[in-house]
Amino acid sequence: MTHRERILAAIRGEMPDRLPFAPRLELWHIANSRKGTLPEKYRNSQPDEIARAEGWALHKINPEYQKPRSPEDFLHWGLGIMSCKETVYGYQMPGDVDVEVESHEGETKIVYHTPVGTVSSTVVNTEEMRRSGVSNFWVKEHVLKEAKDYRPVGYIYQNLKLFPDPQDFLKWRSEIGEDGVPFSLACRSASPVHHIQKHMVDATDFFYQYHDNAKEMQGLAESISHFFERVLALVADSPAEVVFWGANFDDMITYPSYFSKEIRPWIERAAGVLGAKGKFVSCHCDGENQGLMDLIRDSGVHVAEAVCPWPMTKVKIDDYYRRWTDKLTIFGGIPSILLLKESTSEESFEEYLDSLFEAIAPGRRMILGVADSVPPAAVYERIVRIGERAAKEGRLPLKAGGYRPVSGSQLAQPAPREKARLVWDKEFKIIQKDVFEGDQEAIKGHIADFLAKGMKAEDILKRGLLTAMEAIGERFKTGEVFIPEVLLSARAMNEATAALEPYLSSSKVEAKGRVLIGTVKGDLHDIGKNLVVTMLRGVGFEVHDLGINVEADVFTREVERLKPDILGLSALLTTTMPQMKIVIEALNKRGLRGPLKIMVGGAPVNEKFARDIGADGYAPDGAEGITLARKMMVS
Ligand code: B1M
Repeated sequence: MTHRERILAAIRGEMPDRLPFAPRLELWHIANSRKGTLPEKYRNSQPDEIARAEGWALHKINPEYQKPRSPEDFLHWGLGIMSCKETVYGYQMPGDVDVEVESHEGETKIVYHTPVGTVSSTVVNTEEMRRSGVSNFWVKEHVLKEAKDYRPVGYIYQNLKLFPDPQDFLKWRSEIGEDGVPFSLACRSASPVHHIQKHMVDATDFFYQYHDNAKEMQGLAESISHFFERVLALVADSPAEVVFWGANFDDMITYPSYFSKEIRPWIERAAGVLGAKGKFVSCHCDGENQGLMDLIRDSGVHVAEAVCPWPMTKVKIDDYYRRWTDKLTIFGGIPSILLLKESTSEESFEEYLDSLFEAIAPGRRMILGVADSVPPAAVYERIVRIGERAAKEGRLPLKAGGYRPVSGSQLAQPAPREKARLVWDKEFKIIQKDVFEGDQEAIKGHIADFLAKGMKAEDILKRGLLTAMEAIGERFKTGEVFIPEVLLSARAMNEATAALEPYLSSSKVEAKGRVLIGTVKGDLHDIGKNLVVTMLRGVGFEVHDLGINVEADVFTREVERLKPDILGLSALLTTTMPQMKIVIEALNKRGLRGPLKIMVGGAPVNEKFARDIGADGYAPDGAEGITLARKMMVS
């Protein structure tokens, strides 16, 4: 069988001759070709040439953002409108929308003047970002900043024209030939509201806007739904066989109730329409899927791609295989940290592969891939090794023999957590409830009532508000509440503290400590860091947030200026973790360490890494962040 036949057979649920293996090399290639560190024999080779030479299938799923046909392809990224060789449709902006474009050093600002208002967005794609292994764009200024921005964006979507344009897709498909299956891009988002979330609003602000501007957002989603229907119709009538329908599902960001309400119905619809035409729908499920397992399986999706199991996330590969493959095909299964020598020893790497071949027996509905991508610092020989084992041991059906379990010591699993218990304070229950419900209006009224009754401001703060906020933090930790609840509660909490402020002045309750925080250089992930910021503020810390992609120099300069008690560093990429050490060394060198405590966090970071780089502590989540910050203040 050819790679193409094998992959399509796996997607159809048939039994191919052997396991297909298609590693996503683009990120690894971009970073290493720029640094001159590609393997010697491939110094001047493109990713496809390398894959072909090694006998791997081509990974043709995510659009090649760094290889557009022209800059126009991704010009309207901030609106989520794009056309490239991976799409089978083109678009035309409404004639009465005037578009102003200004580009400077990798930063493009676009202003849209529509008959119903003006909106703007700024998108960044610099050489430095590419060198550090970023393959898509970063939205610096989002198009939806306030309620008035919804109408102009809605206008553009209502009047946008889409038309069939499959020529470049067909050319691309013929270039790939029998070496892989090109997935055609329908949309990077799976539904209209998800489209707003992924492209148009800051990732954290989305949760506020989803709550505060619900009417405007639903109105815009309605306009975008016409676009989705049109895309669906065009893809359905196109030569595409497998269709990319939405990315970055994660049980925190696309939390279960939101996924059910806003995302799943559209996957069902796409799978129904495209399935009836003999096509397949694929979703990029690269995040934490623990809370979404049944929802994704039952959504009708045909391929869950970029599946990234434990130890990078909480779901093990055998669980995925057992729970999903009666309905869908898994593409992925090899977490990217297994390719890094700092994170995984040679022995653990081999053990993982042993357990993988066991876990996915008999091997139907499985396409091996590195999730989400092969990282820049991957040990090349390990990619080769996966390819060799897939070719030798991946004959299907797999026999499930010779199983050697993964050693628990090296890949330890977190213990399951107990539910958080809440202790209501009888007297202050009403404002505790306001904090839980994130009701920033009601809480101000209730605080005024308490003060009018002569209750002490300190009691309202300590017994009422702070205990409730801490309980929210605990519930977040145990998975009983999700990001939006925490953000809305913290906002209500901040409103309440502001209302109490004048009454606290006589015996002022001091801030619990000053924290300076930021996401390190090269890293654009901020949702988790923002959550930590919000939770620390919620329990009384004074927090200065430096944002994302923060250089070591900026950290040292701000430490010097603000003299914080604690410096918080966040990193979500294995490639940016070493930046934490660089910051710590810079602080040491400039004699700024003194009493300063350093807290580190982010999905790939752990206790041992924190110790190794000289940090004072590691927090796995926001609630632990509060506990650690408190400990740091007394030690
Ligand atoms: Co990216 N991404 N991403 N991504 N992304 C990950 C992190 C990844 C694990 C996906 C995967 O492989 N399965 C992978 C990293 C692999 C690795 O290096 N180990 C990855 C990749 C590869 C990439 C790109 C390189 C993709 C590309 O360009 N092709 C690119 C890199 C851009 C860059 O940063 N240079 C990229 C881009 C993006 C988006 C822009 C699309 C988006 C980010 C949006 C944003 O943040 N504004 C995104 C997303 C959403 C994810 C996943 C799916 C979800 C991350 C998240 O927000 N989780 C993620 C998958 C995953 O993590 N499993 C993935 C929810 C959040 C609440 O959790 O951030 O872990 P988390 O924060 C927690 C704790 O970690 C802790 O508390 C928080 C709350 O509990 N914590 C701290 C965090 N910081 C702390 C600091 C502290 C203490 C605790 O003290 C100071």
